[in-house]
Amino acid sequence: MTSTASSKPFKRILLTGAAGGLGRILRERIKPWADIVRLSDLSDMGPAGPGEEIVQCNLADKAAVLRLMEGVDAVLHFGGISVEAPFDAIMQANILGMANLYEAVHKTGVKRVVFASSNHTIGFYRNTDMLDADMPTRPDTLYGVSKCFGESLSRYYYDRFGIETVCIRIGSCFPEPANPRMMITYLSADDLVESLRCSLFAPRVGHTILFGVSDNPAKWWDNTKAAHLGFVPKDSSAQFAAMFPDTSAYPAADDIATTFQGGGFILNGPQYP
Ligand code: NAI
Ligand code: 15L
Repeated sequence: MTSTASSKPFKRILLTGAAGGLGRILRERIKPWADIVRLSDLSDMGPAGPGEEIVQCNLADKAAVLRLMEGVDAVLHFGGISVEAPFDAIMQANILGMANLYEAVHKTGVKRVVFASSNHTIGFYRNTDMLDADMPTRPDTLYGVSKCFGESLSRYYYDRFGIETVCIRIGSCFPEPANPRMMITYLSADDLVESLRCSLFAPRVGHTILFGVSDNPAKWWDNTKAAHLGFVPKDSSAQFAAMFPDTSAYPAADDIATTFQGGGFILNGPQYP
């Protein structure tokens, strides 16, 4: 962070995945935090606006990722494959891409990263389980496995080099829940932005796992282990209650998509090759 009164708290924040669904929302919302927002993606992001830099880059390209990191003082890592996919593709974007990102972070001296992890790191817990951040991961897909890799890699870079990361296990960040499961996993855009703000500005975060979820009426995830971030969600899926009047119905015992927290993702993997 810089300390001059005239500048914003960060000099340059890098946002990967800037062309994606969440990246497009964050593009404007993170501007108050940095003099320059460097936007990066594999896909087209349109022209740079005021206070923006655009760098099209494949996360699997080590040299390009190192260049991408020059002059950056914090990273919001949202780029990569965001659903289940063939392993080769996941390996390039989410595993090699993550390794390239952290090596570049280390080489260029970036001190803090916020990593868009996923609830699919723990999707094979049952929807009768209550979890906290210390419970073992139980990924539900190869996609979920790749997010576990990201959490583990960032832990290593903290323990070895002191690079701080908040891994946000995002639930379902969409304008509204698409099914009864998302009444429990819903994260509003405002609460996402607030979780990022807390992750960037808390004085010390070490290596923290935060469940990215709004204050929904039904819960699977307990965030007390991340209390030092000061994240207090303001929104709730309660506003959508009329959309899913049957959410209290007990799921059929043989319906694994409603038995496990990962929902329909569980039916998608593995996809190798
Ligand atoms: P998205 O799929 O819309 O955006 C991901 C972006 O990453 C895309 O624009 C894509 O072009 C880019 N990308 C993919 N491979 C790349 C590569 N090799 N190099 C550079 N860029 C690459 O996903 P969305 O919904 O915006 O999610 C953003 C992040 O948040 C993802 O990492 C996702 O796993 C995570 N997340 C999102 C959730 C949600 O509810 N939207 C829930 C849990 C996690
Ligand atoms: C995710 O990890 C995905 O990126 C997102 O597209 C949603 O499917 C979300 O999880 C979810 O579980 O609803």
